[in-house]
Amino acid sequence: MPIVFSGVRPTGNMHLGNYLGAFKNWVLSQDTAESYYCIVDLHALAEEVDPETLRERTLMTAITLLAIGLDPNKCTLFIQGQVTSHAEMAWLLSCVSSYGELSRMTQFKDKAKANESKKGEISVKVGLFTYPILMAADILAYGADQVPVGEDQKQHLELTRDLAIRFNNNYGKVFTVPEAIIPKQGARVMDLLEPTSKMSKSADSNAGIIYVLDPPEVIDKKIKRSVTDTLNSVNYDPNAQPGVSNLLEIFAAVTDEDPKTIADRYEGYGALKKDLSEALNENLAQIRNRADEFSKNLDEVTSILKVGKNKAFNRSDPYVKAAKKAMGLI
Ligand code: AQP
Repeated sequence: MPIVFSGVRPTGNMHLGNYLGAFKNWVLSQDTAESYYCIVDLHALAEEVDPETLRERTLMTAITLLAIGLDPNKCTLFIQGQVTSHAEMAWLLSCVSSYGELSRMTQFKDKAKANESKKGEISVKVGLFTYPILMAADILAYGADQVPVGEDQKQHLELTRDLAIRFNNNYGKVFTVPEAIIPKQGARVMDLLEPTSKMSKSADSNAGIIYVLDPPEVIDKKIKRSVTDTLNSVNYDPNAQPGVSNLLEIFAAVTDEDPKTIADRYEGYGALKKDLSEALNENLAQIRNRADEFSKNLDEVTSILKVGKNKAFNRSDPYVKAAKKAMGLI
């Protein structure tokens, strides 16, 4: 069975981009692979966050992932900060990474620019700069063959592959060179009000973001208000009609269809929006109910995470030991 690893930052409520871009594939992979899914709380520290909020978000992320369909009997779900391998491996890998290659990471440039304009004690943390190394450590410490992610993580995955190859060339083969698994539909879900920017937990306004746990009436309202254009003709053309194309992409990812086929069925935006709301609400209703159940059974959630922590450590520690030995540490 292939080894699958992926992670999510507990930086807010999970949205449709996270769900369609990554988590749907996570659920599928647990049947065909040995899967490790991680709530990457150490990554969340790279941005300004208050400790109590981080604790709440970490737990809420676990609840949402279980509600979406991760099954602890089929996969390992755990919290990154509870497994020492990640931070330890990150240091080893930072000693095979260059300042230049990290400086080229577009997500760092975007986030650094956004953070610089916010008020805070440290505007751009070193952790934000070295985040891709920690991400490489997360993946390589599990010998992952495949990493299901949204398109925004493609560049970080390339860096992970480069580091694995460089390490193996310099010190002998320790790491598997992983492959990104990016979905055909939903790989880059855009903000409903700003369809040229990706849907993001940390966007300034919530109005263009559909959260997985949003109630039906909120979803209806957000879809109704989503930005389209004045052409009033339903076509899948992301350049000329980014708003409508985003709605079609979301629709296609939810119903496993092709966006162009969906476009052919509609003449006006009203009917498209109405049917998209229905499809989304049908898809998300079960997730909301399951999240309610898990929220009432927090002991169950924490015991799942505890089992996950032990399994994750047992899988990753041999890689850390092998990497240390290869580098000459006694
Ligand atoms: N808009 C998106 N479309 C498709 N996939 C997406 N992902 C994130 N946004 C979209 C994928 O979701 C997984 C978990 O992401 P993450 O929360 O760890 O990091 P992120 O990419 O930084 O997500 P956000 O929502 O943009 O968070 P903030 O605002 O905190 O930076 C990843 O596989 C990601 O590709």
